[in-house]
Amino acid sequence: MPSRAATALTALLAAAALSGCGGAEDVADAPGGTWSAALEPTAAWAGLDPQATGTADVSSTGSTSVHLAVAGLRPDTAYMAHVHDAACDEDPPGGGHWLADPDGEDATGNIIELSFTTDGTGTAAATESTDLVPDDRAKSIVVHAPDDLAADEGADSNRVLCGDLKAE
Ligand SMILES: [Cu+2]
Repeated sequence: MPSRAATALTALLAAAALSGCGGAEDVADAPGGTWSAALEPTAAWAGLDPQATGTADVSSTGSTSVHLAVAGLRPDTAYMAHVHDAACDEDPPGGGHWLADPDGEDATGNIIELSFTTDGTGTAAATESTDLVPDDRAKSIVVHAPDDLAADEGADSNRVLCGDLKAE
């Protein structure tokens, strides 16, 4: 026969289960967060665009927003940036694209990408919103130059800037 204390405890746990719905737990377990990255020229571009620089901020609490600010790039040029899945000291810098569904396609809808065009001074800022929620497989932000520019410059990679994502 259960003691009075055990009965009271059972009732308490039942009440907690009913009312709590794991509210605090859900927040703690939810993916997402905020990250920032300081972008620096990759080895392939350090000699070509040594003044290139930038910052990226990723915030994700339900929906995701990625803000990118860059300077020192080529004027009036269209670049592309992605969230990548490896650190900038990997080869190639940043590895592959971060995929929302690791078993899914490496394509729009399963990756986070920003396209932007620099102004006449090589500066740009861009913000992209997405329903995709980065997790701890998201390691870096990589900015890609147009392939024809990389080819013209004789660069062996179109990866101009890379920055490691750091959780805030
Ligand atoms: Cu990329």
